[in-house]
Amino acid sequence: MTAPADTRTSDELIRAEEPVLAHNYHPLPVVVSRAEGAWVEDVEGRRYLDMLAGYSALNFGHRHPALIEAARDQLDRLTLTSRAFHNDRLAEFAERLAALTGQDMVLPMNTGAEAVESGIKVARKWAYEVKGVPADRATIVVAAGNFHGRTTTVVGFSTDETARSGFGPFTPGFRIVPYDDLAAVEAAVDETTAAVLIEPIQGEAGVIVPGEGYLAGVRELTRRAGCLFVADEIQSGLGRTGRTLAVEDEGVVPDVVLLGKALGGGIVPVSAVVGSREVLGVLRPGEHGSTFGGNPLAAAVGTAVVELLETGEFQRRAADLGVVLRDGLTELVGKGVVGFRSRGLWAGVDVDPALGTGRAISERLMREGILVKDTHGSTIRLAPPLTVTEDELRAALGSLEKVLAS
Ligand code: IF1
Repeated sequence: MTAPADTRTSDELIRAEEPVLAHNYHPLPVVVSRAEGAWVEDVEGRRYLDMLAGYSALNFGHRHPALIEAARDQLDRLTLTSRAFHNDRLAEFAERLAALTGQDMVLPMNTGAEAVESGIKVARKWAYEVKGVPADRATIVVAAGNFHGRTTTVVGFSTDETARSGFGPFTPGFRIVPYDDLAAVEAAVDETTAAVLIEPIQGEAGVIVPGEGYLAGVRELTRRAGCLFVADEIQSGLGRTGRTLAVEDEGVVPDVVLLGKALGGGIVPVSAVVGSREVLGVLRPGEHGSTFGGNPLAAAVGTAVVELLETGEFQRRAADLGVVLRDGLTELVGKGVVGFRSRGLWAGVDVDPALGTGRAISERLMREGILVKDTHGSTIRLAPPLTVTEDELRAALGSLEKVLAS
């Protein structure tokens, strides 16, 4: 017997949240109660096309049958053991994720921020034990405009005042350089540098795609300097850009790749640090951990996600439909769109500020049955599930054109 859904209306539910739920978000005034594929339905039965897809955590759409089946089967068997014991799902998850990403080893965690924090810890430990950096002197180079999560260490090296003010004091050892600037990275790297940590495409900054050669340049520069290239693919990875990993666009293999969001299929939080044996081999029993990291339910869903990606189908769809998205947005330049950046089924669209803020545009799109999220100012992010059909994508572009023209 499933618990009966709340019988209150959308407006009643929105009002009910106010006194009891922390106000760390300002959601659009829509209350979702069911979803399938690229569509969500609110309490009153209105349907919307989901062009945000959980910030790229729903790459396979809402409730993909293969993922729901994997979760349902595992729920009937075993959900959690802790890592104090083995479980029969983790070996296959680690084997297939390592193979999918071309890496040696997997450190399973839960949220993206945990993967980033774990990547920072492993890079520092590698610097001390392998590279020989003096104790507590390791530095990590990051990019301005970064978004790597909300933990205190991570927001400490954010350049977004909203994300960091009021949360100090912060963790030392981070050097911030302009994004997409190889000379700046070169100048910041020295004998204390453990790693360069960057997003191959900056998501929250507005889908900032770096110039051709930047990623290959960072790879070459870190190899020459004897420090690690850590790529945060938590948002850009797992099919979003038309590739399994965004770094593949330049044939680059980082030393460490951080994964999350879609790795959990939109069902359970699953993240991972994947990397070379030389790097992840620095961890010994008791030195790092997590209650839920690598749990059998997460591993079962994660394996089903990897299985979907092994076919290459979703990567091809994102690449092919990404052309429809890019051409559709090109049509809108000069008709309310002042500029955009896109890679695969992922775009940051700069709307003419005279037409309204990103939030205002998002609310107008909501009334057209399209759900998006603004990032900063008048930029909106488009990231539909990779299962979106060409007709659904064209309908969303049509609604954007209509909203911009009104
Ligand atoms: C929020 C942003 C996106 C990420 C990258 C690590 C993480 C994220 C590249 C941390 C998470 C989420 C967090 C969520 C909204 C969303 C977001 F707007 F915040 F910046 F996607 F761009 N690396 N991004 O994008 O993963 O711990 O959340 O699982 O905090 O509002 P997480």
